[in-house]
Order: sequence, then structure tokens, then C-alpha cells
Amino acid sequence: MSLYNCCYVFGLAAFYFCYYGTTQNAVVGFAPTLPSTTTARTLTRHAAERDGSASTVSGPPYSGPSVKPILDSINFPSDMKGLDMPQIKQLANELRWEVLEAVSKTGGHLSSSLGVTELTVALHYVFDMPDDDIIWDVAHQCYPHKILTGRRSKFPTLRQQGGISGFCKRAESEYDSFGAGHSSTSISAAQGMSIAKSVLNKRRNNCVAVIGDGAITGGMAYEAMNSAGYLQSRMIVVLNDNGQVSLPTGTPSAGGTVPASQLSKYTSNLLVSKPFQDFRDFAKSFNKLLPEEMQGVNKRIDEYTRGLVSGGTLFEELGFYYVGPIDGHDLENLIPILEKLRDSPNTKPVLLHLKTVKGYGYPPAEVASDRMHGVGKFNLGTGAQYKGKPTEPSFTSIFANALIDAAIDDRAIVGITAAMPGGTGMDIFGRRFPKRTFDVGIAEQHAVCMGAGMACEGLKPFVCIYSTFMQRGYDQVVHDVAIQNLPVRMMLDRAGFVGNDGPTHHGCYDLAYLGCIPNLTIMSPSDEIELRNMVMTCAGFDDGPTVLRYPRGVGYGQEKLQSLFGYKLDNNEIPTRGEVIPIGKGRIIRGAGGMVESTSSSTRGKKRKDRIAILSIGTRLHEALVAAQEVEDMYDDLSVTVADARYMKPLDVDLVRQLADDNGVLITIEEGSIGGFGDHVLHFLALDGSLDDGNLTFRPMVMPDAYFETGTQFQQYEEAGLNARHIKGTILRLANKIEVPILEQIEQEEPQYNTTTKK
Ligand SMILES: Cc1ncc(C[n+]2csc(CCOP(=O)(O)OP(=O)(O)O)c2C)c(N)n1
Repeated sequence: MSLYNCCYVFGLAAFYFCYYGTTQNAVVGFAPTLPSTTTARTLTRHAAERDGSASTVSGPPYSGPSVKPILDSINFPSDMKGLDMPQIKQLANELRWEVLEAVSKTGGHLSSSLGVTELTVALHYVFDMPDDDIIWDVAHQCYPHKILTGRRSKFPTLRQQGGISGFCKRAESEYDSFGAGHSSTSISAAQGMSIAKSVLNKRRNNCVAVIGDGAITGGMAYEAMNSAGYLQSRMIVVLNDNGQVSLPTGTPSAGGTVPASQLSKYTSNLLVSKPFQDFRDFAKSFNKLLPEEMQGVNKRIDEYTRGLVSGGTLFEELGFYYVGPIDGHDLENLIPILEKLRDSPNTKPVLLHLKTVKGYGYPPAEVASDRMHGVGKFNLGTGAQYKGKPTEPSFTSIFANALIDAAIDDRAIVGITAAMPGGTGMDIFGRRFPKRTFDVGIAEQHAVCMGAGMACEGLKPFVCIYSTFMQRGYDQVVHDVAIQNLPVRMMLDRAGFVGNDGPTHHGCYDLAYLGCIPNLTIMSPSDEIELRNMVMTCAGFDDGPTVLRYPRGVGYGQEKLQSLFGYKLDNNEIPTRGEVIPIGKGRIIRGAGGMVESTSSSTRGKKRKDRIAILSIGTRLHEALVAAQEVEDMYDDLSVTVADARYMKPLDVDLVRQLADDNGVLITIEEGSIGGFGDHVLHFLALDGSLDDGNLTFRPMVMPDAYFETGTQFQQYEEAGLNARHIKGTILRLANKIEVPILEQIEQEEPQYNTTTKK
């Protein structure tokens, strides 16, 4: 038998051994399937046994190590370099409990960090930040990274005003290679850094992107892989595959209750196979012993085997060298693999596929349906989250239930979410209409264009996306929806300030970026009754695309709706079903002295300059009404009219004109950036000639041109100058009752009043 034949026969024999070995293994072995509770528990038990930390996760009450000597010795990753394997494992255990203890006191993103604790330790052990770059996709899993990079002592301030961010942020640390919050950006950023290091002839070029199986469903990740493969950029993409693509997973939808991703199914089918890995290693070393012409043959066998056994070579076809799948909690395996990749002279991009368990090492997170993805403060011993005071229903759930009402009557209504079923209320809708709910993964562009396609065929798609994430779908809104005037209903949850997630997540810009697009009807409710009405209005409007933006938060409740907003509710009950309201029509909520009907019977506002009107869109109506009441309580010569525009487009020009004609001062207010509603009103007033005779003073109240860091929503309104006291200050300044310039007044606790005219 020739050497060639011998090699061929050996190759085939090894292939059969490998193939059958792996097939068996896939059925009975270390299961790389969707993270069922059993799988999660099994992995945890294995890891706990392996790491000697089994006692810390044995059962409730759960607790971590009482002392953390290794973690205490680490301020920066350079302090880790001398650790041996048992110490590294201990560090991972101490780090996990440090995250748990910290987040139990502040709340935040929990389980993603727990799932990458070993990976974080391994990456910082192997690579040298900040010379090397580690880019965390979304960066909601960055807490262990922050703890190892000098920010451990700052964790009590996590996501609080003046505190550290819950995401990576370049301004916060030189160890945060790239800022994030929105998903699927890490591969592009890593490729850019890699190209820069190479063009600038830097000594080292190690750029590592860590991306989850959720984030990799975003189109930009494929664009980046395509480009990195084509340009052969030296970089490592770590695919952190925990089988959870959307938040939370398991939402009934047209796709069933599995992760909303065909790719996730694909990666789940890639086999974790010891014999297979062994064969590849063996084939490689065996290859080196053969004459050069034989090496090619063996290489082909290896590639052929890989293709057949793994069921496809998607990443290899994109130009990546694929390594995996590998247990992402197994430090003994992970560290040498990362070292090999680091030291490889190869310039090909590498995809290292890790299997991990979200919430790993903390049983309450592993078994929770949402894996405790985002939590409030919780009891570390039991995992139970502390409940706040009972509140009115959230705007999200009010929206979802209103949509159910509309969908009961109209079979054409369907719901679309881009990996946020829980956040957008599509989980509620999906439970009622599983076949009419579509989760497309983190793919906002696709969600909007898919909605456009549905509308072409006569469906009534409600595309439910957070305001901030709709930024991803901008061209689709213009090109696919608005230009074709398709009746796609775009529901923007979390419009306005969002609190602790900070600047990457505020929904500040939608009024500005959508207001300039022809054909859109844009509306925003001021309370829960209006939200229900607007859902019904969108459902019934087929003449073009609609946008409905509503805030994070809860409704006001019947008492306030009656006493402040002036509703006359039957039996003091909030209507549970919405009604269609006229398109492009606003409403006056209060006139002088609180009377809606007319200002003429009031003794207030005799002089034009003492008549003030506030035109609000969305959430600030409540604050405007409070401010109006307080001003009238203080000064009996002033009248304050408050109107709710409801629509930004079409603008209720009759209402604007009426307010401009009747009053000396017109203030607009919105929870949005410069360039939004106020600018549209001003534009109209200017073109309409209302400003020409100098009898109208106009002031837009909007978010200042700045980024608002983490804090509570209330703190953010305060910082932006959009609470009742700021509106009151603006009114009094314009009515010459106080002298502080408006921008300075935002800084002041209490404005100084002119007591001469005070009641
Ligand atoms: C563009 C965009 N859309 C939606 C989100 C909301 N979001 C944050 S994390 C997440 C899931 C990420 O899943 P994965 O990458 O697998 O990480 P895991 O949480 O499972 O560790 C989603 C949908 C986002 N951050 N960015």
C-alpha cells in the first residue's frame, strides 16, 4: 500500500470513528442544545465540581465565599498574570459572587455577566488590555470586566446618577475599548481597530469582539463578518452562545417558543465532540509528519470532515477560521485556546464558538424564565426580587392590551418585535395571538421592512420597537414605508428618558428624526386613556403609516385623571377600551382659571401679555397642568391655558393658530430633543405670520442639546429642565414675575419671585 493510500484509508477510518462518535455524543453527551433547565443545571454541577465551588451553589440560601483573597489582590488585569490554574478558577468564583452581591444591592443586568465570568477572566489573563482590545457587544455583560479593570469600588454607584455606567464607555475607562448599549456593533468596531493597528504598524494586533447569539442576529454583524472575511482582517470573534436570543426567551410567537433565530438552531446543531476535536488535533499533528504533497490531502479530509460533521461551515464560508463549539466555562480549555489564537501568526479572522449558560452559577437565574436578565434589587439568598409599591399598569401593558382589543375585531392585525417581546408587550399579545406575533431577533431594519411587505398584502402590522432602537430602522421607515405610503403602524415604546440605562437608550430623537418624513402621522398620548385611544386610532387608519410614541412608566390612575386632567369618568372607572380619535386634532385641557370652556368669563389675563398658553405633546402635559395651577394660585392676574397637541403630524394648525391669537405667550413642551415638536410649531407660526407683529412670545421647552447620563427618570427631567417647576419658572420669567434668565433658572432650586404682584 502506498503512503498515499495508507493515509487515505487512515483518514476515512478516522472520519467514520469521528462521525459516529459525534453523532452518539450529540444525543447522549454534553448537550449543546437550547439551554433547558436540565442542561443548565448539569453544566453548573459539572463546573462547580470542577472548580471546587460546589458548596456555594448547593441550594438556598445561596451564598458566595466569605472572603475573596484573590480578587482582593487584583486591581487591574496585569495583577492576574502570575496566577496558576487553581487560583484562576478561584478568581472566577470570587468574581461571580462579587457581581451577584453588587447587583443584588443596585439592580442591573445580571445573568449575562454571570454567563461570561470565566470568559472575562480568561480574556484578561491571556490578553493585555489596554494595548489589546476587547469589545463587548451590547456591553450589558461587562460587569466582571469592570470589576477586573479598576472599578470594583464604584459598583455601589452602578447605573445611578453620577455613578458608573451599566455598559462600556470609553470616557469611563481606558479598558473600555468601545462604547455600546445597542447591539451587533462589536465585530465592525474590532475590524476597524484591527485595520488601524495594521495600517499604523503597531507592534501588537489583538482585537477581540465578544458577541452573543442574540446580538449576532443583527444584520450589522453579518456585514462585518463578510467584510472581515473578505479583507482578511486579523481578529477574534468570540460567539457567546447561550441559546437566548430575545428578551425574555420562550415567548409564544409564530416561530414557537424557541430562540427567534435560525442561526441559533444552526449553532445548536454544531456538535460538541471530544472525539471530533481529538481527531482534528491528531490529523493536524499527523499532517506535519507527511511529505508536503500529502499534507494537502489530509487537509482536505479535515475540511471535508468538518463540513459533514458540523452540518455546515457558515462561518468558514464567510472567510473565518471556525473553532468550536467549546464549553465557555471550562477555563482549563479556554485559556490555552485563547493563547494559541493570540500567538498565531495567522491573519485570517477567527470565530471562537463558546457554549455558555446564561445566569451560570446562580440557580435562581439559571431557572428563571428570563434568566434574571435585568433585575431590581434582590435577596441574594433566595433570588427573590424586592417588589416596589403596587403601581398603576405600565404604558407597555396598556398598549399590549389595547392592541389585543383591536386585534379581536380585526384579523388583519399582527404584531412584530425585534427581540424585545417582554419590553414591548408583545409577550402579552403573543400569548393571546401566538400565530399573529412575529419575533424577528435583533433586526429592527428587517422588522420595519417586513412590516412594509405585510402591509402590501393587506395585513395591519404593528411594528413594536423601542424609540432608541428604531434609529436602526430609519432608512426602512423612509424608503420602504413612507415613500410607498404603506399603512405600517410603528409603536415606539420608551420614548423619552429611560432612567438607568442612560444615553444609549433614551428615546430622545424620534420626534426630530421622524418629523421630517412626509406621509407619516405621528402621535403621542399624554395619559393612559389617550394611549388606548391612539392604539385604536392607528388600528383604524389605513391611509398611510402611523407612529405612536409613548414613554417608559405607568399610568396616572383614575384620581389624577379626574382631578388634574379633567376627565369625567363614569363610576370613577377608567375605560378599558379605547376609542378612535380624529386624526390631527388636539384638545384644550384647561383655560384661564381652570375652565376649559372659555377664557372670557375669567378675570384673569386682561392684558394680552398676561395670557399664557402651553401646548404640550405627550408626557409633559401632567407637569404643564401642575405648573399652570401653581402659577394661577400665585398670581391672579395671570391666565394659563394648557392644550394637548396629541399629534405632531398632521399638526393641528387651527389649535396652534387659536393659541397664538388668544395669548401673548406660547410655550411648547415635549420629552424630546431639539428639532422635534416645538420646531414644527415654530415653523408653522413663522410661515403663518403669527410672529410678524411682535405680539407673541414663543418658547420651546425641549431636552437640552446634551447626553443624559444614568439616573432615575425624575433626575433626568430635572437635569433637562422639563418638570413642573421649570415650566412654572419659564411662565413667570416670560410674564416678568421673575428676572432670572431661563437657562440659569434650570440650575436654581427655587426662583426668586417679584413679590410686588404676588397674591
Ligand atoms: C439594536 C438593539 N436592539 C435591541 C437591544 C435590546 N437587547 C439588549 S441585550 C439583548 C439580547 C442580547 O442577547 P445576547 O447577545 O445573546 O446576549 P445575552 O443577554 O444572551 O448574554 C437585546 C435584544 C439592543 N441592545 N440593541
